[in-house]
Amino acid sequence: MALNGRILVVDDAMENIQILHAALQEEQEVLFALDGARALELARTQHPDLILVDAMMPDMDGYAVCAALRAAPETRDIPVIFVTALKTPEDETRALEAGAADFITKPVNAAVVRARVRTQLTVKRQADALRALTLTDPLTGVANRRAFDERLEAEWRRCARAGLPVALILADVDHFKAYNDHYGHQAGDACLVQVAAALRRGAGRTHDLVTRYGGEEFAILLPQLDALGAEGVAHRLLDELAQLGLPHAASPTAPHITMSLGLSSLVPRDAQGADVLVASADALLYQAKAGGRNQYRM
Ligand code: GH3
Ligand code: MG
Ligand code: MG
Ligand code: MG
Repeated sequence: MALNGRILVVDDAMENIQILHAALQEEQEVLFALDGARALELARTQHPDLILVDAMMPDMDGYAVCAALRAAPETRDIPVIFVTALKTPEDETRALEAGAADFITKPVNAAVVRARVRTQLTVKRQADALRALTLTDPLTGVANRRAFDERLEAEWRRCARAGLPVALILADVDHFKAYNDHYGHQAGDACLVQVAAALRRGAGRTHDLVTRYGGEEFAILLPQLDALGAEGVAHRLLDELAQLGLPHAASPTAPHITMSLGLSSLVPRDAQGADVLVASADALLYQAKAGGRNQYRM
């Protein structure tokens, strides 16, 4: 069965690219690069599922391309197959040690290339699915704490370089223990699913990340947003929640589900770690609770 993916073919000889293109084009989308620098650029911007790379190229050879792909977090997980006229066990060993997933010798057989490509795409797909599982909260379907920690570190570093702010909203359901006691734990679970969906609707930019931080607490990461922008998002989150109108007869705050929010926006400085942002939002969340709940503090 055809397994469609996006394949980047890298070779300094156009005729080799044409041979691989002819072998793959029916099953795969094929991109190509004639040198290593262009290959790295396409790998970063086009997110191919698999890269076929020639070993011997001027300037940057296949081994160097492979090493550069492995060194960058955005391209680290893209499998690489060497396609080369080099044939010795030493050449093959060196390619595998550089991080290659497979090794095909030229002249290539089209059917063999297709079969090996399919194998790598299957493995990649399974790895992607497993990784997605490790980053997703099974109850609500939003990103989990692990995903939050990874993204926070990455955005913090990115914004430190660019001199831009990172905003964070910590949002905690008010009197949720009373909700469970009153409606039962299963209803509590269903409530969290709806709360998560409402938060997702409220934080709508593509690079905003809604995560389940733990229990009935959510962390909403808003890269490149200042305090005013984050305040706008906080309003939208509270609006979405109010529109849900989930009854909470046992809440001393209101007859429906409410949340308290702490929001902070900081431009990363010097050697400061991202934990200052979490600590700041957490302290403000505490103030929102102490101030009567169903509100945000910044
Ligand atoms: P506060 O307004 O101060 O936040 O009060 P609270 O009752 O929400 O806070 P508390 O920390 O005392 O209780 C949190 C409750 O959330 C207790 C816990 O059983 C419940 N909870 C945490 N995770 C889940 C979950 O996955 N499902 C359900 N149903 N309940 C959960
Ligand atoms: Mg070559
Ligand atoms: Mg709570
Ligand atoms: Mg809590």
